[in-house]
Amino acid sequence: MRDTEFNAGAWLVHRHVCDGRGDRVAVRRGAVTLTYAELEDLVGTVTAALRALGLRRDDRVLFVANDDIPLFAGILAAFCGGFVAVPVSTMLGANELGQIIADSGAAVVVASTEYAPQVQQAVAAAPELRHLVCDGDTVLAAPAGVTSWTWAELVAAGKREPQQWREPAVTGEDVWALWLYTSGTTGSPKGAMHRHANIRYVCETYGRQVLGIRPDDVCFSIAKLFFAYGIGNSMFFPLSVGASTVLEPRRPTPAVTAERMAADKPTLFFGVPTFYAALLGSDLPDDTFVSVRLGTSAGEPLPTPLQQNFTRRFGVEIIDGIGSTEALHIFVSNRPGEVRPGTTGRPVPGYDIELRDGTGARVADGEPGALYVRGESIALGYWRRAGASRTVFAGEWLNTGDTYVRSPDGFYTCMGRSNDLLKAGGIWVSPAEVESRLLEHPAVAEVAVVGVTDAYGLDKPVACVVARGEVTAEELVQWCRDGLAAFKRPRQVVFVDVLPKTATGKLQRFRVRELVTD
Ligand code: 3SK
Repeated sequence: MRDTEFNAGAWLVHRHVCDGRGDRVAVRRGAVTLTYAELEDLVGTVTAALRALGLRRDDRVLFVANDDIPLFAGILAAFCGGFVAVPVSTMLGANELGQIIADSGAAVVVASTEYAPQVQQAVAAAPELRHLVCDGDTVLAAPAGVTSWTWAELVAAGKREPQQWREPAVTGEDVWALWLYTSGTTGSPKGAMHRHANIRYVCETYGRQVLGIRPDDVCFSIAKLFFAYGIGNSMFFPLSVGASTVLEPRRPTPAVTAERMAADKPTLFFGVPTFYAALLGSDLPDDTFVSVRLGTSAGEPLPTPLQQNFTRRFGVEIIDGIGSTEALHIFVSNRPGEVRPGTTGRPVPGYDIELRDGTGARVADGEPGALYVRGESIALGYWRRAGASRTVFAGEWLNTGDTYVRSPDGFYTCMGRSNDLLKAGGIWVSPAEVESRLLEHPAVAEVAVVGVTDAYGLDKPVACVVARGEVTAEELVQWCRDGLAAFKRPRQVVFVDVLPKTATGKLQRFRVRELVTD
């Protein structure tokens, strides 16, 4: 049976122009604003340009770019053209980036000038790459056989193409639109493949029924567009109802946030616990968030004192929720006006939740169980990872890897991860990856990395090291900064004589955790 025709790009952009909302503001980026009509024009031009580059249906367009107009329009153009948008983290080093570019088989890579060194190194071994585009005016160095373009050249190429090349492709609900790479539950980066229909589904569930998103909203997200959380917040939800979004290319800081608040007056603010802690620790005036009607939090559980102190000082309610890259967005959340502090709230309408024990049986209320979710926005699987896909995507259900407990009245509370992965600043960190970097240091004999909670209850990676020579904690942190994305570095290094192990030599992580928290 043929799947129903649906193109997420056309639904998010062209629909508003067709329905007479073309003069509404879609995107703000500093002093630049684009109406829906202007956005449609730019997206059409970039769609035509990608077609002119020779891209065919399902070809991947990978982005290593800051939140700015080219990234925004480029992702939408990929949807419209029937290609696959692959926005990846700008925090990755050349090695990880190279693995992802090669794994995705990207035909086009779009990068910001700031990331030129790692991107140029990463594309050296990308067999399927044909075009390298800079989102500004730098000409990036491309390997033999790959054409380098500036953004202006790409747009000019698109403008030369006939009208029909600008039109959205007739895609289906079940056609791939978006691949999001995650280290997720099994360590190495894997591309979670999302359909066009998944994008509409998160808008109709969390967007409409939890946020109550409406056309007069202005959205501003701390999480960038390459995160599932960020692309939902900054692109899918606002565009789904003809509202506006605010893009900020710079690294988020309290000062940058205050600037955006004053200039753009967002009504919805999307944060993560570590950022709410940074805002509370800043000297921003208490009326900084006066335009905001609601704040959201995800990535890791929001500690109650943080939630309450933020609301007390800035007058904004924060609703905590949990989502995942594999589910595309949030599936359990508190509701505005009905927040139960310390919990992640209740299932978002459109999602079923089960808590299961080790045998797969459902646990009783009050008992911890592995959190499974079912809903129409779950990814189709991981690209070229049959084993990991079979473990994580269990039929209609997604095994989130989190352990939760449900109260008799239906509120869910996080008890931690079901495996050893940890989150730093809301982003997955694989201890194995940090450990293997540390083991490359000549003075490190053995190491274990665990998550340790700080005063606010937020996880930080801490390394427990058996040294074989002279080395300081600072040197090892710098070693990790040099070889990994900076957020993965240990925040503390504890030196020990031996690591705790079982009689059979298996590392006892719970005892490592005790060692580093003593
Ligand atoms: O970490 C989360 O809770 C989350 C929320 C929305 C989308 C994606 C993720 C990982």
